[in-house]
Amino acid sequence: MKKYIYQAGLGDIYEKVAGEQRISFEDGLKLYQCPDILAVGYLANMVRERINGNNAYFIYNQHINYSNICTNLCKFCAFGRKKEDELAYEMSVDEVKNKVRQRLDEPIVEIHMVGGIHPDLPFSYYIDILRGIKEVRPEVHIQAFTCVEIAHLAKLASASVEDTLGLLKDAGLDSMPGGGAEVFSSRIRERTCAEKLPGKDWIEVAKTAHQSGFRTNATMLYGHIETIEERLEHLEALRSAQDETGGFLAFIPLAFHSKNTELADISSTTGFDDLKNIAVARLYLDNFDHIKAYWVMIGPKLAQLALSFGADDLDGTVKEEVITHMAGAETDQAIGSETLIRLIKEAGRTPVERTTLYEVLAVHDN
Ligand code: V47
Repeated sequence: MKKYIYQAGLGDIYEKVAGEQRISFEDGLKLYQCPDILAVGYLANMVRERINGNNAYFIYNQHINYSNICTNLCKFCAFGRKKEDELAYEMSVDEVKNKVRQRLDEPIVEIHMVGGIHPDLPFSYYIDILRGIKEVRPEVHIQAFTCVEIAHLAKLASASVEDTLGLLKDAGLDSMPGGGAEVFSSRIRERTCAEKLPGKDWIEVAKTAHQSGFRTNATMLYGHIETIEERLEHLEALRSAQDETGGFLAFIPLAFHSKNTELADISSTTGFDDLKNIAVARLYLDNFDHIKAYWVMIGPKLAQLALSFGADDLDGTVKEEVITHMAGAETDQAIGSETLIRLIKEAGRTPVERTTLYEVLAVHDN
């Protein structure tokens, strides 16, 4: 295999990966430009197996999107709506509690909850939905509010990000998901999401969360108008923030879905690009323990293959995804844990059911 990697022109990167050395920005460009996906994937798999062995993780989780009303109205998003839009909605505290109640008979260990940047919900609403969820399901882990939402909530609370996070923690917040990162480049933000929290501020909120004891995730929305240099700048910013805090749990590349968005003329990502992003992320983010192949966005079949191209996690049961489906995702809105287990087993990996913080709940290796 070493000879094959050299023939693909990746010999110098092979030596770095085998020697557990960090790869450079130029190496990242070379990997993105390399047409040999098997060679890139082999390198990513070396790192994947060094960090996670043969384990492939998944979680029994439930998504709740409390409201799609949003003042940012990003061009790549089909979920966010103006308040007066006929598809706009906002859940009352009781409706959020009911969503949780409806699934009390399922072994859900994580509630993943995000929404838009709402123009007039008060800070107390966010406290009440966290408290409400914990009332109905006290033991559940709440992973909620992106860095973008946290910055908005700090304004609502007229408090620092640190103090706001303290209030949210007291109300039941346990960790934060990785959304809202998009691509940090100001060129991309100006063209696609000018109203959104700037990339450097997203990183600052994440670092503050880590310093306040929260673990958080990170994402990158790829496959629209970004260049590979901009993707690598994004990965570089995450890698250096992780060097400082060590607070990121997982990185999730998000494949752009264009239907019903202002960028509807952009074609879907290809399987090649999806695998490439997972593999390059695995190689570049040497200080991240986990890379997720999010089956909702790239489909369960490709997510399964990604387990040999750098990914070690399929995310979870999801129950039920809305954001990507409004943008035309053709996957189901939820998946059974038995299907996740089958996908992982057939990929030759060991299915490990986990908590949000990657504590092992069950190893399905029989
Ligand atoms: O923040 C918006 C992105 C994110 C589109 O942290 C789109 O474990 C594709 O962040 N096409 C929400 N993506 C999803 C997300 C997430 C999902 C699963 C796990 C975790 C985690 C995080 O989806 C948004 C935005 O970045 N997004 N519109 C679209 N049209």
